[in-house]
Amino acid sequence: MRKMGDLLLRGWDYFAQNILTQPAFLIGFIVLIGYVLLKKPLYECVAGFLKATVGYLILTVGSGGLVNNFRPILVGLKERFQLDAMVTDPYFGQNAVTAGIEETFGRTFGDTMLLLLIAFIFNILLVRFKKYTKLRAVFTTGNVQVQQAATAFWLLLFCFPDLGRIEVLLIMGLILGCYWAVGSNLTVGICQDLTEGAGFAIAHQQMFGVYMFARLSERFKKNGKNKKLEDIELPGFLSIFNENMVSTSILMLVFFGIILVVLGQDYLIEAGFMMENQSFLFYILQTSLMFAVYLAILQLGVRTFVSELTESFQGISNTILPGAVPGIDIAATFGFGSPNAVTIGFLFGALGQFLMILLLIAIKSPTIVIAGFIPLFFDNAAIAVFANNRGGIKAACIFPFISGIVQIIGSALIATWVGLSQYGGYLGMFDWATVWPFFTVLMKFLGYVGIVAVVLILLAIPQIQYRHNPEGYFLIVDDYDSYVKKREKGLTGKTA
Ligand code: ASC
Repeated sequence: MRKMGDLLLRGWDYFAQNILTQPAFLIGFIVLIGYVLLKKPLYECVAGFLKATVGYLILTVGSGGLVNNFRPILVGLKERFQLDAMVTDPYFGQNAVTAGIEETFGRTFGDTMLLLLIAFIFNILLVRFKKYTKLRAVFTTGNVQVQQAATAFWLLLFCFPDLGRIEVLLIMGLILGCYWAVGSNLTVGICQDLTEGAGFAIAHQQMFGVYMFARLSERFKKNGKNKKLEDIELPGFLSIFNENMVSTSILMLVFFGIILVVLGQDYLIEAGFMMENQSFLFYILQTSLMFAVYLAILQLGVRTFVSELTESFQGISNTILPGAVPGIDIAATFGFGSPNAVTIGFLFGALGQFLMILLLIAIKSPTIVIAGFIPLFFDNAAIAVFANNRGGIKAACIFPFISGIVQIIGSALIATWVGLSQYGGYLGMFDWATVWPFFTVLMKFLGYVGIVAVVLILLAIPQIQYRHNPEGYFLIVDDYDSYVKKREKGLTGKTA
């Protein structure tokens, strides 16, 4: 009996380590299972698995390339000016938790994989019982779940320092599981609209933010003028901006050019970014142009795996999980809508973040923030993609800017309050600068009632969504084309 238990546990651990936290393989296997359920020949199932996994790995090369190239440049500002600052970045946030958890709470958290298992099963059950829960999305981005689990562990201990191991696991499983299912579900409708029915939702760290800004963007439509980025045709020499790769290159050359000049050649050589005999000019040129390179790679990855996922998931949504969609990495949305929105969102987000950071410095805030690349880019680029899609250019500029401000002030406040800032990092993504601080306040001041309140608030959200559009809510997943026809005839609500 015991042996059996051990074996199961080992099997679970193997699954969690190698598949659940490795979205490329998880998505690959989901595609494989989908095709098997569709009764495709074995060779097509294997081909689908390979294409989906390779596609996702390509996306990872693109997003990882962006992160690895540009994060050190931004963090360099901290070193160059010897700022005692906290970096907003999911990996820095995770490291900060690891560094401080023992000293602050006398704890370590070794149960991440178990937590992910509980949450995954919980998520699948919530979707399986969608008749009651109204939840349609399964969160598959395990790599960000690990980061979130670390930060949530800290926030929970901050509110309830005496919780035992099992209680922590159960409460976190419940709250995080609900956040993942509800957040991802929230984005189903806007993703279907953006991708014209590709059949996926977002499973990342800014789901509430993206949804909120996407809905707010619709207000920009009412003024009659709702020009999208892809509608602009710039005249004369400006027409070079019509080409996405050119516009990205020029804008990034200006943006990173300024930062690199501020860092200075001496620092860049000393810190090992540049070689001593290298031309500064060409170093700037190459570094900045790599942005467009990695973006192109990322988009190729999206194109490679999304079509496989769309087709194969029907095998799953017709049988074991009726009406479900997979929630996937935010970067997948960068393959849709206007490619220029990604660049615009990043730049306006940076403007908001930098302004807020200057303000923190000016008011001599006890916590100074260094803008991490991941929240800056992935949150704000996505917000712009959706804002442009639903509200046009103005929305695509204004909302990432506001988001940038909120990311910094929200992160500074929560990280200072809970004591994470002194360990050098905070997760920093939009939901973790807004929604999670709100949950933390509820739990800190209401105690266990706060936990119940958080769960009830989360579970109420899909119910409200459903009630706003009962005709279209499930149809938008089951049959997007019929949904669009019905919506055009005014037979459904506006958003599902
Ligand atoms: C994150 C994180 C990453 C990126 C990636 C975007 O939050 O930890 O590595 O965003 O998921 O594609």
